[in-house]
Amino acid sequence: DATAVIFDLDGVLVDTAVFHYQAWKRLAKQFDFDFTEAENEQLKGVSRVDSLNLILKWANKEVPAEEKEQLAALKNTWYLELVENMQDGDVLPGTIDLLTYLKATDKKIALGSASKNAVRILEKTGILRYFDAIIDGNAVKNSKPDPEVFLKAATSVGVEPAACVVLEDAQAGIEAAKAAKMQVIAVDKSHVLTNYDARVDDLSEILISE
Ligand code: B16
Ligand code: MG
Repeated sequence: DATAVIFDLDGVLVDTAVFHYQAWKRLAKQFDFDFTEAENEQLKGVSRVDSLNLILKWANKEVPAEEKEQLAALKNTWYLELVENMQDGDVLPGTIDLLTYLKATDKKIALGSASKNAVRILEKTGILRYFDAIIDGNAVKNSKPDPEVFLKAATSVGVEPAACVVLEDAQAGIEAAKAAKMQVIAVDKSHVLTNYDARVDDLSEILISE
């Protein structure tokens, strides 16, 4: 039977959380808010606009809608400057081996990410060619925990949800996968996630437990 593996991007395939952190911190400084790493943790898997709204709330700052758009665009410019420094092979442990194995065994490979920069990141790190379908922040109306991103990924590769395995590092993503009636493996070194079917520290553990 056809099976598919649907990958989240940030925190599963690549370590871009640190770039999001640096760019948000730089933005927060503009309104004298000291954005912390702990706060950044809460933005994992959260869309750009929702992330900005949370930061503004934590900073007790109200801004008009047009200014919000400018702030989000500025953060993204700074974020993309950091992404541009990424190199071929700048991926998390086990990524290339797992993608190679899935290709060799004829599994469908899809991306299900909240990021609107997903294609650029896959290109920069050299793993774009492995993907049969890419569903990212540009392709969905509803953010995780809504199942839309994963259901669209399953449809794109022609695989039933029940035959899809999702790899996720954020609680909202795990809830999205469960709502889509998929199996979900948490990529969670710090043991902070719940409601998954299996858990690994990183992708290098997946082939071992197969
Ligand atoms: P962008 P994922 C998410 O990626 C990140 O975890 C989250 O921190 C970020 O705000 C979101 O993408 C949107 O990213 O600003 O590039 O559109 O984990 O869903 O792959
Ligand atoms: Mg993630």
